Amino acid sequence: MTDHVVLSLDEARALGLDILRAAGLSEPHAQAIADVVIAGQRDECHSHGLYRLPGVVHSIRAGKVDPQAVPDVVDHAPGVVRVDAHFGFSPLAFALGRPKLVEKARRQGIAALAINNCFHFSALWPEVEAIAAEGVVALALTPSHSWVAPAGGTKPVFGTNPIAFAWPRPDGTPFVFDFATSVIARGDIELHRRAGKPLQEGWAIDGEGTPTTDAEAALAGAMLTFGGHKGSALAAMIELLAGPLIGDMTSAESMAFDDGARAAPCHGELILALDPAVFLGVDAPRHIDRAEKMFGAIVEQGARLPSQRRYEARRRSLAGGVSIPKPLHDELVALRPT
Ligand code: NDP
Ligand code: PYC
Repeated sequence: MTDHVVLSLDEARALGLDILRAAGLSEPHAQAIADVVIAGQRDECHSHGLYRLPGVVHSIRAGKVDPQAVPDVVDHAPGVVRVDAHFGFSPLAFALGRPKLVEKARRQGIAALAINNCFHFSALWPEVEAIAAEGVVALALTPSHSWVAPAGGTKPVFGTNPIAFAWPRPDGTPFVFDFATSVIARGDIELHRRAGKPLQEGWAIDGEGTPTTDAEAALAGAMLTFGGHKGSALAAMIELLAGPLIGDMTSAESMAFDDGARAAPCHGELILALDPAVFLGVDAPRHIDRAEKMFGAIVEQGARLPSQRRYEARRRSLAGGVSIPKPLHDELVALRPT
């Protein structure tokens, strides 16, 4: 088994910030990226934690990302706020657009945030969870690079296209789910490759369209959608809503734009916000209580809610720090300026 290195959350953040600043990112970008990467590691979402930092650095060194880009927030329509990320990374664009999104949702019940021209490498749950923390329901969608074959096909068309949802709860943490519409995130396939572990059957096919459990062959071939034609349709919906609808690239176009640089995908993101207080008015407590009964019906039979594992991991990491494989730690230390 690979040796691991344990870091406190402060140590992990300091390491991350040193790497991000040395890569040439402006301080606001470095802080916004550190926020999502440290949150990912803290919640033991290993595919979107500290492991993402070498990819961030590579994307800058490849000359694709503007590390100093200043996102523009534009009040586009009564229900729409747009952020042009100007080919910087997405976390800062989201952080700058979120207040206006929530303000609009509070005013009229529903609002959308369209982020354009951003390089996207992060998990979506930190975004929807932050909106839910303000008492607002959230749904976030984004494409990636075309790595995923449609159900019944063998050639990549879709990205791994995550969908994340958050529902604020009166007591405690919100109900949050966040998953790729591929069977598994590409980051997890990369982690299997790094660890020399076989994939599970049903995750991917090789370049000839034959099922494979070999991570290298899968990365060169195509990933598969979860739930067959159902995941495939959801992946197509995400391409449409977070691509052409907001005037941005599909996963295939993002891949062509990358032109072999192997940088983070570059495209848009769509985030919807719905304020229950506007939909429900004085009846809100009664209906929120009905939602609580549904959550109760899930957990009372021993099933778990999505994000329960993450919240438990969060508690552990806040108390005892995070543990990362030593080869990853060595790679990160090598990126830190001496
Ligand atoms: P997982 O399959 O690991 O988890 C998906 C969701 O299901 C999580 O909310 C998880 O909660 C929940 N879940 C898992 N098992 C159960 C269970 N037994 N009962 C109830 N709920 C469960 O996620 P993916 O591999 O699909 O995606 C991982 C991450 O990758 C996501 O955060 C996503 O945003 C990110 N990603 C980002 C992309 C991008 O373009 N930016 C592209 C693709 C993915 P819990 O966390 O508590 O286990
Ligand atoms: O893990 O599939 C993934 C992914 C793509 C972009 C960011 N994460």
